[in-house]
Amino acid sequence: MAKAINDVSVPEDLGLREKLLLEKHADYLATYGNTEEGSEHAYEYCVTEYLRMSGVYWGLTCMSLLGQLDRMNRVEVVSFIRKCRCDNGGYSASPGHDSHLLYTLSAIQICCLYDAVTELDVDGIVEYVAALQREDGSFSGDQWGEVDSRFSFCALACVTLLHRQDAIDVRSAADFVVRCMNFDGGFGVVPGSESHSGQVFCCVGALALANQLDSIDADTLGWWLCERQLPSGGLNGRPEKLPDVCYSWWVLSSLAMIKRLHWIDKDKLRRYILACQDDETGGFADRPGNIVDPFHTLFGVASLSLLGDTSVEKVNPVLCMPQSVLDRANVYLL
Ligand code: BD6
Ligand code: ZN
Repeated sequence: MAKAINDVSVPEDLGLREKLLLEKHADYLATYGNTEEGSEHAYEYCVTEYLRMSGVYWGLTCMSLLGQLDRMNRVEVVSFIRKCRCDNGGYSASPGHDSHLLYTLSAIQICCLYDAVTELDVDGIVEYVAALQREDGSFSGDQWGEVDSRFSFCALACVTLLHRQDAIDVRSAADFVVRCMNFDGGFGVVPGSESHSGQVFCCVGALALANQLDSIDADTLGWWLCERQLPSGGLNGRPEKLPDVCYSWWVLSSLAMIKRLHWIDKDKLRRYILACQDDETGGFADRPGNIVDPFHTLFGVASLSLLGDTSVEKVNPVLCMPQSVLDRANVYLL
């Protein structure tokens, strides 16, 4: 089929990329954190300091899905998390930075992966999260006050993983998220803003955590999500945009949560995702032939898991964590 203007082409013959290059990806992630001067990823590592805590979550979650978490340094990671704890109870991306809900969630997710929740001051975190909820049920991401439906997801995910949903107003949190819903079935950053797949993931995930999925018009949303698939098989974030491996995750996980995963052409999507592997360095890029990074590597692998690839661990579509980790932590969703 001819490719659309905003699409890429996936070669008929993928060569080595025909299969998941599991060992290569694990090697790529295992060496990513080696930051001695002059090492392979030193520069990239430097410029991503502002989101380090999430970066650690992406790398460790992916290693866990690949069955190789034991290759990472648990002691070093736990000590890093301790250094990112702020006086207000939240966590920052790197030592000395300001706390934010995004990094607080990543810190909790990492501790769950390592069965190290006892490292956390649960009461301090819960108080921090609760204080960020506003009158209308929405959440600010930090003390500066920016509101975004992403932060509603983060807040609900934090208190759910810590078994402390009682500490926030779950009902009004869900009501705010429902107000972010649009006529096309999708969700935006705040009420009235355009639908975007990343925001759909956050809002559907928030409603899943609040046990309010029945507020969603699943057929209308399912239709909008399936329209994200392009002739290449890849998925985009909104109409007229290029496909991107990470959008496989935002779209697929949302479809899984509303029980419409079978509406997508899975074989074609799987081929698109596999084409985004780098068969020399390991790792996944957003599009075939682009530079790989840990973010797209996690969401590529996690998407393959949702598509039923049994060579990787089963991933939970709401929290993007191994299902086995949530079972161990007694967190029951969907
Ligand atoms: C997230 C957000 C809230 C709750 C849970 C979440 N899980 C994942 C996210 C998205 C968030 C994140 O992972 N937080 O831990 N995204 C990012 O951190 C990325 C990082 C990044 C920067 C530059 C290049 C690649 C990755 N981020 C800040 C982004 O803006 C990325 C950028 C990007 C990736 N591919 C093309 N551009 N975009 C992105 O995450 O979009 C998806 C999205 C958008 C809004 C809400 C949720 C998800
Ligand atoms: Zn992307």
